[in-house]
Amino acid sequence: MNQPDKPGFVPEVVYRAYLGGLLTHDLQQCHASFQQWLEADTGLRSTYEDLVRRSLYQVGDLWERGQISVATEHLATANSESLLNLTYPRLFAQPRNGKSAVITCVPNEYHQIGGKMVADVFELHGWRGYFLGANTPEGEAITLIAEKRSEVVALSVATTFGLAEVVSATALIRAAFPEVAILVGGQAFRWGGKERVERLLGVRCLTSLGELEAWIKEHDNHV
Ligand code: B12
Repeated sequence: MNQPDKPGFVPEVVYRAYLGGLLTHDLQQCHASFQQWLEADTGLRSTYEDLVRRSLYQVGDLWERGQISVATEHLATANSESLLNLTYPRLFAQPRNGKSAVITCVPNEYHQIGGKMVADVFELHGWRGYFLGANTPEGEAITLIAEKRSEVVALSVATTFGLAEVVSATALIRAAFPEVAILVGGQAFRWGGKERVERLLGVRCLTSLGELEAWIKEHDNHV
């Protein structure tokens, strides 16, 4: 994370307050901490990964150990997802560059926050990021790529059982669009699988927003 200059901004303290808000169903507290993080100007990537992703991974660990209820986990997710939209004034501050990406979760993949973050990173860099959300049939993504003439399609997968869907979705997309760049990513790759998908024609596996930003910059410089 970039070291923020804001006097009084201590990332660990703000993170703890945000996580506390998630676990006690206190959206007002979460909102205040999220705003504090935004105002510290650490950048979108830091807000999304050091605050939101980190806290949701923690929520997931607590849920897995049976230390919080499913209701708390669902509330934490819904609250986090709605707060992401506070970044919109910054995302849309610059003009669009005429390029677009279609971002989607594979069939049966219900984890959609990572994909939403990916779409927002494209928007931050001046692209249109068309985000189709959870559990989207590949045919719908293919129709949209054709309609928008998108240069890129990004697939998000969080569950290990979703990796097989990634393989079949990329095959269908590649058959329909020989030239489109295909990116895949998501926490499913925390447990392996990167080599398996990168063996597919023209597929890049990126697992963080930092890697995505580097890819976008490289792509923008070459076109
Ligand atoms: C919220 C949540 C849910 C919600 C999701 C709702 C929603 N609106 O998204 C619901 C309740 C639906 C759910 C369901 C399930 N879940 Co769940 N869930 C979570 C939880 C707590 C948070 C997910 C999240 O948003 N994380 C934060 C985001 C920001 O992180 P991220 O997805 O990794 O994305 C980042 C990167 O990976 C990257 N990225 C993501 N996609 C892409 C794509 C590209 C191209 C790029 C470049 C980058 C990129 O960008 C993001 C920023 O860094 C996680 C815990 C965890 N560790 O995340 C478990 C977790 C993912 N779930 C898990 C499980 C097991 C399930 C269920 C099977 C539970 C069940 N028995 O029903 C079901 C599966 C449903 C399905 N078919 O998909 C496991 C997965 C384990 C595994 N090995 O597969 C986890 C890890 C919990 C755990 N600790 O065990 N879940």
